[in-house]
Amino acid sequence: MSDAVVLMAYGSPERLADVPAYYADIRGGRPVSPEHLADLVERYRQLGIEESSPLNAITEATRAALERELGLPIFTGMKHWTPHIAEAAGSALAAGADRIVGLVLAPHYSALSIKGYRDQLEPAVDGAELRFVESWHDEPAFIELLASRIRGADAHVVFTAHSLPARILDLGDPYKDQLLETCREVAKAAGVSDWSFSFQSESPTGEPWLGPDILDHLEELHARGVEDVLVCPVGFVSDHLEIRWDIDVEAQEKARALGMRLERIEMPNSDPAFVRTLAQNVERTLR
Ligand code: FEC
Repeated sequence: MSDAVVLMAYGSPERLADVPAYYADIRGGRPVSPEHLADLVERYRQLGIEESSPLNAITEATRAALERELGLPIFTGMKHWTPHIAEAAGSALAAGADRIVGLVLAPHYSALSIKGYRDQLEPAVDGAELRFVESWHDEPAFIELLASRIRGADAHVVFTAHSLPARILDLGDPYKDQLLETCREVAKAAGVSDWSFSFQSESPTGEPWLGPDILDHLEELHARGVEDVLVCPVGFVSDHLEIRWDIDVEAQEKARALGMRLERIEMPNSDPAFVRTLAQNVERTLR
């Protein structure tokens, strides 16, 4: 068989002028209010995407490193930006692949997240065999990588992940259980007992989302007398808007206002140890 990997990520606009089209893609046809759009453009402006778009650059660095590690062709496909997932599949087929591994740079399965990647990839593989990795939230090397980032911390560790509409719980979605499993495993491997979990990055869609949100959670921790917090975002693997804005700006401001100290772990990004984790995952999937 001739193998290739389609490595998938959320995608990020490269220029401020891209933001309306990007937001429209995320909304999937549902309207975007002018205030929410203006707010998003402002966040991307402050993130400085016109100089460098962190998510896209990190995804390319990860792709190139994984290709070197595996000696297989790897193609990047973005869920909400270019190159789209279907284009990546097309490139894999054009390169002669008849077996494709689909791997998302997000560890936890939800019908409202990973399934969307699969729904874009599946129809585009056109007769080639697809081996899609649904989740890798308990991958031992990933657990150890995160454990090494929090081991020995004196601060209270707050694990975080992207929130999702609360209706996923009624659908029996495994997202929250998988997140808590990752947290427990990482804390155990690091020998950390002082930890908690909260969601982050809720979107203004007009329906209830899973909580607690980190901003409310910081207030609860403050009320319990916690002064130092180390944020470990287990639901993400790279620096991007949800890390550099929601944690580094918003949560940081909240902590400062409460008189708390907040730090966060360095994200896996294209760290060689993380790339080896991804490589092991692909090798196992092909076995
Ligand atoms: O740096 C960047 O440019 C992109 C950062 C980014 C990542 C990311 C990851 C996840 N999202 C997930 C779920 C949702 C749901 C909605 C939603 C909305 C947004 C908006 C932006 C955005 N997300 Fe995102 N997400 C990132 C960025 N996300 C921007 C729209 C404006 C806003 O809310 O601020 C709501 C959709 C709707 O309107 O119906 C749901 C999940 C993840 C983690 C898994 C993954 O990476 O795929 C889950 C990175």
